[in-house]
Order: sequence, then structure tokens, then C-alpha cells
Amino acid sequence: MPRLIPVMVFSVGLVLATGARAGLVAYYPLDGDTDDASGNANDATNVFGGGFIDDVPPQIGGGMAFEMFGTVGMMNAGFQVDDDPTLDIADALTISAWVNMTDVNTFYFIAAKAPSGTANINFPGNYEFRIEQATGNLQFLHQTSEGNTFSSYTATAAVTPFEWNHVAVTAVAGGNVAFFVDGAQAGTFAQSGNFGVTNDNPLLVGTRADSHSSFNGWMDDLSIWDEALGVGKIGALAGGGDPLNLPDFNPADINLDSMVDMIDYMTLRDNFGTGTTFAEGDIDGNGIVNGADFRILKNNFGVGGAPAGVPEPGALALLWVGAGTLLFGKRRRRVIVVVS
Ligand SMILES: [Ca+2]
Ligand SMILES: [Ca+2]
Ligand SMILES: [Ca+2]
Ligand SMILES: [Ca+2]
Repeated sequence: MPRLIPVMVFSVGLVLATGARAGLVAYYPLDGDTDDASGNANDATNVFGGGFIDDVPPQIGGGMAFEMFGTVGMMNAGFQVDDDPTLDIADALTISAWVNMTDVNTFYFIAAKAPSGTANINFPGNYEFRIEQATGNLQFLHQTSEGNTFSSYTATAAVTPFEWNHVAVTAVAGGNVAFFVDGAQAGTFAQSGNFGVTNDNPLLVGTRADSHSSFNGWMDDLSIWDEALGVGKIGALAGGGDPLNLPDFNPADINLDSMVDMIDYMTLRDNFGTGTTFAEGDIDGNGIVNGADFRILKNNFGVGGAPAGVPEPGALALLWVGAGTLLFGKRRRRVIVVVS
């Protein structure tokens, strides 16, 4: 019997390794516990307060949600996850959750990994995703150094108390910070200052290191990713999709109709050099629609069903003709200005 033990340990290791989904660093289904279902074992190590109810987002339709009723200035609702290298996010991030608030009377914290370095305890560290006091708008903050410097971004849409709202933020270092409420884009901003000032402090859910407030409401299906999910995947999550089983979306399918074709190309072309969002053709999420996005689209053209009778080389030729027309158009405008 003792000879079997090493075999069993080895098997558990294998399960953990294959259970982890690429990009997903922590996932809390909150179906009766605060364990991490991502495969990274980022389970809560301390629950400050809260319980489980069966009132869940209708889009999910089953399981349970986490109920938190806290006090302003007290850390008495929410939970803590100990520091782990997978929770230190340097390049790109997504935080997605369902929230149902009872009020927006103060700042409420969805997830915060803070502070970093020598910054004060109320600084946002690696990341802080929260709900703004009074407005209910989503906010994202991160430190830009190990000291007291940070950047903050405020969404153009708010949560509605006593309603389940799906909320998400994506951030790309040197790219964009984008917010989503119920799957709809709610503001895209250029990422400003350094992102990725990591730390060894715990992840806090529902509260912050300085105990500014504890959550008042319900939360479900919190997931944290070390990649910026595209609009398609955010939409799937807002539709009740399981973070462990999200459908694949072609990154070049700008209008999300499961086909990369001339419609996507024309959208990109029309916003070339001026667009800033995914819907305008910023496929790689760096805040500008340019040749890099064009190459991604070109390499994916026809995926999901090319237009009938247009073989790939012909389609590619069309793409480059289109780009030439765009450049020519710009040059011609310049000449007209000189002549007049
Ligand atoms: Ca749940
Ligand atoms: Ca760390
Ligand atoms: Ca498309
Ligand atoms: Ca781009």
C-alpha cells in the first residue's frame, strides 16, 4: 500500500497541470465555496465575511452567488487569496465578474492586488478594479512605480443597484484599457504610465488593503486572466458563458459574425490610422488601427467561410489594392492642398 502513494501524488500533479486553462489565472464560481477552479489553486485563504445564496445571474441560471454585506471602514466582507506568481500580471489582464450592488454610496472593490513597493496602503498596486462612489461607474487603477504614483481610468457606464450586471476590464501594457458593462463596450483609453508593477501582497476580493470599504451586494463568477480577452469572449462571459469553456473567436472577426471577410476588411480600412477600438479594427488591442492589425486580418481572411468564388490569393490581392487606394487617397488630398 505505501508503494502506491508516490503514484497517487504524481496523478494529482498531472490533473492540476492539465486542468489549468491558458490565460485564466484564477476563477471563482462561488458555488458554495471560495475555491479557485482555474487549476492554479489560488483558493481563498481567508474569508472576511459573506455567505452563499441561490439568487444568481439569470444568464448563468444555476449554482450559487457570494453574498457580502460589509461596513464602510471595516474589512468584514470579502475574501483574501495569498500572493502567487500567477496573480502577478505584467503584460495584459482581464478581470470579469457579475455584481449586484445594494448601493453605490462608497467605492466598492471587485478585485485588488495592492499596494506595490513602498506605496501607501491605499494605492492600487498591480491592479484595482472597483466601482466609483456615487456614479457607480467602473474604474481601473494601477501603480506606475514602486512609489506613490498611479494611473486611473473611469468607464463611461455604471452598474445598476439591485440588478445583476456583468462587468469587465481589459488592460494591455502599452495598449488600451477597455471597460465592458453587460458585454457592451463602456470606454476605451490609452494605457498610461508603467503597467505591471507587481507585488507580494494578497489579492483581495470585495475589499481593499486599507479597509476603505467592504462589498455591499452579491458577486458571482469572478475570473482573472493574464491576457486581454476580445469583445467576443467578453460577450460570451456576459451571456453566462463558463470561463473554463469559452468558445474560440477569430481575433480578426471585427463584427463578430463568425466570418473574417470583406466586411471586416472594410471596417478596418475605413478606420485605418484613426480607429482606437476593436470594433473599429484594432485587432491587437494596442490602441491604433494600423498595418499590424491589417496583417492579422490578412492572415485570417476567409476563416469561417470565405466569400464564394473568391480564392484566397484573389482576396489577398483585393486587400492590398484597398490599402493602396487608401494611401493614394491620402497623398492626393495633400496635393490638392498645395495646389489651392
Ligand atoms: Ca456561481
Ligand atoms: Ca507576487
Ligand atoms: Ca466578420
Ligand atoms: Ca492595433
